[in-house]
Amino acid sequence: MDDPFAPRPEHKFSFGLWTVGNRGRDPFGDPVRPRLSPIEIVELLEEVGAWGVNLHDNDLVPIDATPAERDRIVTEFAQACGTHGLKVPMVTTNLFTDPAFKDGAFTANDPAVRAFAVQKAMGAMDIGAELGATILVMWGGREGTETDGCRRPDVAVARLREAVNFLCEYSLARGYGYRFALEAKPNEPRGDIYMPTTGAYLGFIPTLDHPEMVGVNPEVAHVHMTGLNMTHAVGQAWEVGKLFHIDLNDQVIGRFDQDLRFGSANPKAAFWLVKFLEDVGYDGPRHFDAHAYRTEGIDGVKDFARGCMRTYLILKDKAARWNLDPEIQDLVSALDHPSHPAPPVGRYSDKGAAALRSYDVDRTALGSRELHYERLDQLTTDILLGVR
Ligand code: GLT
Ligand code: MN
Ligand code: MN
Repeated sequence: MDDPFAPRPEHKFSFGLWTVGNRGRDPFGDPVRPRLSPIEIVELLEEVGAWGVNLHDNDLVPIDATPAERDRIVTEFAQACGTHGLKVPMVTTNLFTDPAFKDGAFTANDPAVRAFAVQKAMGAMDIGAELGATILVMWGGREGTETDGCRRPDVAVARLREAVNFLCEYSLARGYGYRFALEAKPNEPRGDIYMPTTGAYLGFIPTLDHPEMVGVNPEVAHVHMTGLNMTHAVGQAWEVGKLFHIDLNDQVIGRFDQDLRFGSANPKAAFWLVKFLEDVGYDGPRHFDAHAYRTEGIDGVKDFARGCMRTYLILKDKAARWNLDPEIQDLVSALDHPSHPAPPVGRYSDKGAAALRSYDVDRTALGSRELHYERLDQLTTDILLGVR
């Protein structure tokens, strides 16, 4: 029998070269896994059933490659993706590994660092365009501070705007057709990062020259690090048409940056997220920005990658079950019914305002209405734990 939780191309599951290629290095320990070449990673991703592969410029092309080496590497990689049936939906720029970026890239004080950062981002966009990518993720891991004596935060924001505006124009000038997806994180590797939340980026985007080209790339772990709700962040982005990409993984609050297998730490939060994405019909890539435990070898990396996709599909199945469950639907449909007749709020009109002013509110009735969320949540738990 066919595995109902087997990944298929229409699920649009993607992994970064840096995710399955992660060698298990951490601040206290050396790598535990061999280096896989980008083409070996493509082979591994085909084997586990992924649809797409994403990359930073330097995951593929070493930072010191000559132009001729760069061309050869990109051409060979494009061929390998074709042979193994993998798309390259997204590219991004590594603006955090090289010591040149130790005090920021686009927001650095040194104009030479800012110029290097924009040059490098243009190079990443060139690579992506050759590989067919149309999404450019921008994660400003170094765009932050340990001491705020270094620069004013408003100056940093203005510099970030200048860079994003420049790169949007570059995409237009070259006809690349990129959509930019800005990825927030509260801290790590910097003590504090300037754009800590998806909401911060949603406030920044309307100040750009081409806001229509720019959206967000929320990441589960980055939201959970601060104890916030990923589904709420994603919901706000979706509601304004800005969910251009998503990074799926997991993270326990209060821990170091864990990048765990999707759904492995908080399956209930993952359930609400998957349910939201499926309910609204998000049709972008489902990118897993995570890596295998440090205990694992290559077999474990495959287990990790398969696990991310399998958990997503199990939760998708649970979400469909939740949507069809008669008892749940009875509880949910009761929620939108007014407890007694009331005028609609709607768009402002003098008539509507008058109706609301004269509305005779029964506060006691409103406050004593029972909502049955205990029952609703337990039914959800029953579904998640497999007894319903
Ligand atoms: C890095 C980071 C991720 C970002 C990647 C894109 S790099 O792994 O932790 O969250 O999405 O630059
Ligand atoms: Mn990420
Ligand atoms: Mn991350």
